[in-house]
Amino acid sequence: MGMAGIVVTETNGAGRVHLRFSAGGNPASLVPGRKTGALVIGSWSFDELLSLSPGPAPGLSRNRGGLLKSGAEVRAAFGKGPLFIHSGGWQSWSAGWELCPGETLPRRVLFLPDLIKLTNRDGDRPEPGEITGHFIVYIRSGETYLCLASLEGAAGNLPRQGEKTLPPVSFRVNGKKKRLSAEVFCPGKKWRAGETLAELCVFVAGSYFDLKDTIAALYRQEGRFGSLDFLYPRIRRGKGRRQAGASPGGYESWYNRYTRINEALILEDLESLGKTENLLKLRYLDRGDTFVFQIDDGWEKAVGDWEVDESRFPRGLAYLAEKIESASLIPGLWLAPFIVTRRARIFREKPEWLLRDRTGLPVSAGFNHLWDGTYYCLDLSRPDVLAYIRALVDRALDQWGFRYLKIDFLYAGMLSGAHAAGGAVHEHYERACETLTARTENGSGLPAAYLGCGGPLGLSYSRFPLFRIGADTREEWDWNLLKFMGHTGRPGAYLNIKNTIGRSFLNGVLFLNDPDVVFLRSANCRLTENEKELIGLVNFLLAGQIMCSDDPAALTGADLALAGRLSRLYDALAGDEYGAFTLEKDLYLLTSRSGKTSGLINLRGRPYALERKNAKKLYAAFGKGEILADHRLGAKDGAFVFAPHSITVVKEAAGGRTL
Ligand code: 9PG
Repeated sequence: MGMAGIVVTETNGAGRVHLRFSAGGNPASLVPGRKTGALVIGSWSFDELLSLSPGPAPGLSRNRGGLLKSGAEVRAAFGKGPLFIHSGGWQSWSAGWELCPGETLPRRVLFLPDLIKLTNRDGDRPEPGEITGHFIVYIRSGETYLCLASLEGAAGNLPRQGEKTLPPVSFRVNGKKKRLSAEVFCPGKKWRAGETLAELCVFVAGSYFDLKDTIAALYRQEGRFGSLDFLYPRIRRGKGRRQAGASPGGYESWYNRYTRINEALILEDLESLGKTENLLKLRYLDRGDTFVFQIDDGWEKAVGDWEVDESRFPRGLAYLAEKIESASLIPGLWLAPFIVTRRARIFREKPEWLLRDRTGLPVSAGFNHLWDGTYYCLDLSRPDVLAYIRALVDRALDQWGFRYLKIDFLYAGMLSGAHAAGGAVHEHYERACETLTARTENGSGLPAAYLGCGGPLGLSYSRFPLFRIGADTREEWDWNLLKFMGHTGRPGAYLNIKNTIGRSFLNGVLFLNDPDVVFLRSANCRLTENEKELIGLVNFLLAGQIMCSDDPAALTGADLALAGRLSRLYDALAGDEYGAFTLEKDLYLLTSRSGKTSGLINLRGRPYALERKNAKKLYAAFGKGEILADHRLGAKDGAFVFAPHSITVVKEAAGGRTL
């Protein structure tokens, strides 16, 4: 199991095994693969991993599917049913859902090969039939989860040998061969003897909530979410405590205006928020609460040139932030500090700031048709680049007065290249993120928060408690051309929802999950009523923030009726915690911690007849519960048929009223 030159130390406790991998006596032999940038540290069969666990986790006794008592029974059960693999996903926009048996992920994107950089780790080259997973991966059979979690980044909780951060761990999983290997991604790293390469935890969980609770215990960090307190709705008459079941929320300009923003449009949206019965008014303003009002991409001269474009914002950004504050909202701004386009002054004036490859060419960070095409990343090993990043944040917080910064395209900081100062890329990334998020207040002494976006999960959770956990949504179900090209980070409601469901087990644990926006509008939007209700419910139930981009003044009567319905549903569903798992491809069963709520999510483009034996609990709930959202089309041979792109939610309670 161990690899040459690597020492593995094993510790057991609380139903978990911790494996610490450290450099042996001859660390010079530990060089990452030239093509992959990664160093293999171990390889196991699923059976070996199951028997590594010192017996089933205590939580297994809570498995409602029957008691699984011994490791042998767990192993036997694992062999039987279909295995679902959660690959974690490298970054916010990567595939973060349970893969069904036989399902793999594309290794390349057709026509625009650079798009792969928006989803896959540098050097991620799985063999056919292999899936590359990252950070936290699990293999699920029924309600039993075999999980591997890497205590990477800056906040592991095992004794460390003086390291400040550990490199990210990737797993190559072969579902057919039932084998898995682990590797650390460490380009540029020179190991010292005894230095920790990685810390892995292996455990078995007996239910969705058992998985979630074990991960919470594993990554426990005092006050992780404290810096986000000011974003929460409060109980007015109470002592400023959080309102139970309420999530932070707000407006962001992207998913309606995109880059076509200007001062007049931003002010128009700001001023009309209180004038129609939209979701933000119903959920926050009417209750005397505040929310975020965030200006997205489009305000800057060029990506990488973080000066305001005065042709569109003649009175500047401080003026707008002040307007937002005086409306009692929290002013937010989008920035992508690690990247530059050719149009940015830095590109011409500071060519030495760009990360270059061995041949001296700037490293491409990706391709964006809304900017200049190809864009590049900065060399984060340079002190002058770090000083520039610090100055950027200072200006946004002090000079302009913002206090919610959406820090985007973080993954570019993890691309390998010939860093000027040498050293390991993950160490530069960690330092840059520390620099970015060091300030806790803006220039007026008001609390500040950061939303991480497009970033590697494992290296970011300790610096960005608020994080985007999925690919961009869009006012359309899917983007067929990008689908054909094999882009798994393509914008669209479909993949966005899959990520929100798939990464829900991290919500409130590692991150306050930002699922992206809810849509109400019917103008300039190709989503159906069912689809909008589905997004609105999934975001509330399975993530941590309610954002909107609609122009409040352009909402129709039907759109506002949807806002009212969603708001009533949120009230009816507040106070429990929700989870979901895959039944079959694009079909999910919804569960709740109290066990009182269940439901079905159908992301398929056709109706689905749910067999009774696959969802006994849900069928029982239909008999006695309150059907809060009902997207059933009818029944066929005793099975309910669920509409395409739909959500149905039943809550065990008296009343039987349908909202
Ligand atoms: C602003 C947007 C929004 C959005 C972010 C991020 O070209 N691309 O492949 C591409 C990928 C992601 C992306 C934009 C472009 O979205 O997630 O919320 O802030 O940037 O440009």
